[in-house]
Amino acid sequence: LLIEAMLRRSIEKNEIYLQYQPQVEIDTGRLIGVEALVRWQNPELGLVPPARFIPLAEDIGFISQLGKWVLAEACRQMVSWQEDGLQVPKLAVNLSVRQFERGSVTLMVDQVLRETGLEPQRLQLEVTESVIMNTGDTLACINDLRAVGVGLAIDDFGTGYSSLAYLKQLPVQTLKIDRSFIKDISSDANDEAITVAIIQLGKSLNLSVIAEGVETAEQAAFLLRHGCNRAQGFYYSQPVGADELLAHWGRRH
Ligand code: G
Ligand code: G
Ligand code: NA
Repeated sequence: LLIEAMLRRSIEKNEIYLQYQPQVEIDTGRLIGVEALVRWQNPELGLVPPARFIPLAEDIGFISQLGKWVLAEACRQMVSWQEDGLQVPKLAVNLSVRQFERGSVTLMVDQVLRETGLEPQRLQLEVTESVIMNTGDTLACINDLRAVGVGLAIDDFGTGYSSLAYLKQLPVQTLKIDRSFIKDISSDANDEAITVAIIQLGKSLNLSVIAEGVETAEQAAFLLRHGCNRAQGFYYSQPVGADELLAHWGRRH
């Protein structure tokens, strides 16, 4: 069977599931949110990385269906954690640029929120700079999404082509510093300068800034020292299943 055909049947065969990576306030260690990350476990192919199957899903026109499943599952999980006594302040979900091309992303998001009962303010959609810099429909879509009440974050910030003038006019609330800059923050002067510049930019534009790929206490301390108090990365937690997240964060907070 072709991998394309396997992917198309992956949802109905229960091969798709989510993991969640905590987002943490650096100075207190408090849980401020989770990012939902999709996984595909196939009996023949094993665990297929999203970097492989997301582009494939985009190419075969499966991304809208997959994206809707991911969003609905993650929103249901947020409500379920709440019932189990764990209040997760924010849910971040990735949106592919192709989900915008297919039109009614706003209707889809609105429908999922209504069906699951998650408050729009608790949802933050992550889009890459390529989505942001697409003109026309995409910008209209982003404005519609804001009207629904969900937040927007720019993912992998610093790796794309966002014009600063454009950024200022966009209804986004959060910049996520790409993990490639965080990786060598204590040894590479350029990465250090870029990270500090992004934090400053966030401050100037009144945007919240979160660092991705934080793996060491040293990196966390650097961020805090330079005014960024939000982080996500292996230093805090790998992406984990919903039950593990509850077990680990449910008691403490
Ligand atoms: O979890 P991992 O590092 O393997 O993710 C690799 C890439 O796949 C990341 O850049 C991530 O943004 C993307 N990704 C993970 N989950 C989703 C999803 O639900 N939708 C989309 N569009 N991309 C995702
Ligand atoms: O680009 P995006 O944020 O969607 O990527 C999320 C992916 O990054 C996840 O698949 C996760 O496994 C990976 N990731 C998360 N934290 C770290 C980290 O601290 N170091 C590295 N190398 N990868 C990470
Ligand atoms: Na992301």
